Amino acid sequence: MIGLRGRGTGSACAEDSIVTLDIENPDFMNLDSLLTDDERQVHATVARWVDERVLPIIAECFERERFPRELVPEMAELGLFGATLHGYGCAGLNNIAYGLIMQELERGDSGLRSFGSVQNGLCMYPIYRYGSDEQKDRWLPAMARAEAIGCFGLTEPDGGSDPGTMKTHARKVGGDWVINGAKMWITNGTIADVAVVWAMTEQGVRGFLVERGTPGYTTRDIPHKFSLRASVTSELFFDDCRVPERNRLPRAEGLAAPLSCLTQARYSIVWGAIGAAQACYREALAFARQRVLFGKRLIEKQIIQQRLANMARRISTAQLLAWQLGRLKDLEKMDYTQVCLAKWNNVRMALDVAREARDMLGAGGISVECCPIRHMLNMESVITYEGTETIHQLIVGRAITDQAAF
Ligand code: TGC
Ligand code: FAD
Repeated sequence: MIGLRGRGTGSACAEDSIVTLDIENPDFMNLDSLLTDDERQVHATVARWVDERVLPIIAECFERERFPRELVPEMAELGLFGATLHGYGCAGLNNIAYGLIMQELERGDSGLRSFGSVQNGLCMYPIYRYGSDEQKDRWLPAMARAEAIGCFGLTEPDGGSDPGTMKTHARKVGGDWVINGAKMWITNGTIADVAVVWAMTEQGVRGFLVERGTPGYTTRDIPHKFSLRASVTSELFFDDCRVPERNRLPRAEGLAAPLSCLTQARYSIVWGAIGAAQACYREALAFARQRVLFGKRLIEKQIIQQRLANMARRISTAQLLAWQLGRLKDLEKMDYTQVCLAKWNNVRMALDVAREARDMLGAGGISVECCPIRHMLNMESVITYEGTETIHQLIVGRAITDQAAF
């Protein structure tokens, strides 16, 4: 934190006022001042947990392609699962607090935020919104305690951007559904106790809860990723997999149901991307403060200052976008195209900031011991999943022109 003496002449900026700029995180526009005490407390608690429990191990997890599953019970203990839901042992937080949780998780690593996004937005949310009372009672308390882990199967091997043409199908046979097909690139697939699976039926798209161990349902990890290495990514296979009618989500009808879940997960990415960018900015700033070249510290060089200033500018605008989105979501006035615009902006920002920070660290920046290259590689997934950058541009373009150009 630095104190700057106000230099403005208007009444809003008195001559002697001291404005405190948080340049370390950065929080240049003092988003913190807009938070309630409760939101600030949630933020601080999760930030501390990430500092103490995630940062010491995450580089090694990334290097060894290992998801730190041992942290999941601690995340449950902190109330991070079903965080915005009411009842069922969930925390009932507002969407700003939830966003700040996601920001801090992704400051640790996109793998942890991914786990949080999937458990919250892609599994607990559809059960809460579209499930029967029996399904909610069975799964939500267990998922809040992380005694049950979920995954979300929408993307297929033949292409994820156009899920309306999915090939996985479910056929009604007596009182059961028989599912055939495959899903690909599924976060948590092999470690999930229950998969929320979307399949085409004669009536259109429907959602099913498929439990681990159901005959005809198998999973396999996708190895050798250069991105999201501290996250489990899997394939799901359905070969005459039979589930009872009571496993169908009764209120999910049509493609709008899975797409509404994507809006929840995209919202969490809007915030998460900020955390990844903040981590990269901090490391670049710390390095520039101590590196001496041509007889001066890097922070004394104009070009380095311009690059740091540009990072701070882009992080600040992303924060304000996320905060306004959270407010709209709490007021139930958020449109999904606003989330698309923000996901596009904030992930692009984080990818560019991570790449810039990686470069400013010189050769050392290619080591896993420096966080920017890990975040940069992760952002290559984050800019692809939950709708590619192109898809979000086309969604916003459609809203502007009323012409679908997919
Ligand atoms: P379209 O006609 O646009 O929509 C069909 C119906 O759905 C409604 N809708 C949405 N509702 C809520 N949220 C959204 N984001 C929605 N998008 C559309 C829409 O209003 C309509 O409703 P209704 O009542 O009129 O029927 O459908 P389309 O087939 O033209 O699709 C267009 C497109 C391209 C936008 C859509 O297919 C799309 O979003 N594609 C991208 C797919 C995607 O993002 N997949 C992500 C898979 S999950 C994942 O990546 C998890 S990563 C997890 C992690 O680790 O963090
Ligand atoms: P494609 O849809 O084949 O797209 C290929 C290229 O074509 C992209 O550049 C795209 O932008 C471009 N493109 C597409 N349409 C157009 C167009 N109309 N005009 C111009 N260009 C276009 N999915 C899940 O369901 N659940 C998960 O848990 C999940 N987790 C994931 C985890 C990771 C680590 C990754 C990498 C992916 C995950 N996904 C998940 C899948 C993800 O949602 C898809 O990868 C994404 O939707 C894109 O689909 P695709 O990879 O098949 O690319």
